[in-house]
Amino acid sequence: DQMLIHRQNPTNKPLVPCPDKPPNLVGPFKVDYDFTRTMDEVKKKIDVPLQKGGRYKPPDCISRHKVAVIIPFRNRHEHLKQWLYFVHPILIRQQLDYGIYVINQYGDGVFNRAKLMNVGYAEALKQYDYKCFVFSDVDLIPLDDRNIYRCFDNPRHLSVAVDKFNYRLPYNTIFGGVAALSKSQFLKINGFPNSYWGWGGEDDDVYKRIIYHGMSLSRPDMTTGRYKMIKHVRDKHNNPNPKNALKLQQTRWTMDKDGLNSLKYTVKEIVKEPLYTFVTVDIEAPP
Ligand code: UD2
Ligand code: MN
Repeated sequence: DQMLIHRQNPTNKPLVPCPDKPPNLVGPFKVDYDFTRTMDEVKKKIDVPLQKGGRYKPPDCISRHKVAVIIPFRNRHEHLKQWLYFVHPILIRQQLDYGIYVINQYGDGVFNRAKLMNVGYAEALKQYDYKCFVFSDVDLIPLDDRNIYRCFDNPRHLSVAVDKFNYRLPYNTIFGGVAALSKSQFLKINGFPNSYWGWGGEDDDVYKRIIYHGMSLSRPDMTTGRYKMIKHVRDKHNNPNPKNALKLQQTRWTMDKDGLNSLKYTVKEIVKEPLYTFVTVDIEAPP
């Protein structure tokens, strides 16, 4: 809020928009996980004050980008800690006006990544006038801070060069991992599908929604778009679902009725942690 900007602005000069290109970016860097790190150590690494719920805006200029970062989540606290440790400092250097929303699926039912993304969009907007939404897996750490977590003229696929895929696109139309859509781009495609339960297909459905609505993909180059994925096994209650492949044949006919306009969920709890907002949500998952 304005008060806070004022208090954090030591020179009291009137605030001007931040430069187009953030001046403090470092380019590529090394990422080493350390699973002995405690949350307190993570907090110490982030040496500028955040507002609770993991909110930040630059103190000395007006950010050009109001970004909500949405992370679909269940039972990946170790990964979340690494993500916060590495990504907060990057977002700060990128001079974004941002908030982190971890959308935690309630219960043991089948996981639904895309529906959690829709919930994140809706719940983040209840808190602030975000204009841009970055949807990110909890296990993907960018390796270059020139890969800006903001929106572009077309929906943007950010995780183009993941180590797990040998730093290449496994196929050209992939939209999984990390993606950024402006509010208007997201509304145009009616959000993500709610009906993809279990692993797979939901990201390809979103790709089709984008193309069918006359947009194309924006992407960083293969150097800037490098990522490290934290190694993991497939989670429980998130098995590949063969039904999803069939669904994917129907996107053109289902996309305008399956999405934001059919989204139903019940928020169980919202906790504003120091480094993120934790939203626990019942999405009516099948057992
Ligand atoms: C790929 C895609 C991912 C998604 C998925 C299929 C890339 C780089 N990644 O990732 O975006 O399309 O396939 O659904 O293309 N999660 C939890 N708890 C769970 C299960 C999932 O937190 O129990 C979240 C978490 O944020 C995780 C994400 O869902 O990173 C995707 O699940 P995954 O990491 O198991 O899928 P993966 O690595 O095959
Ligand atoms: Mn993963």
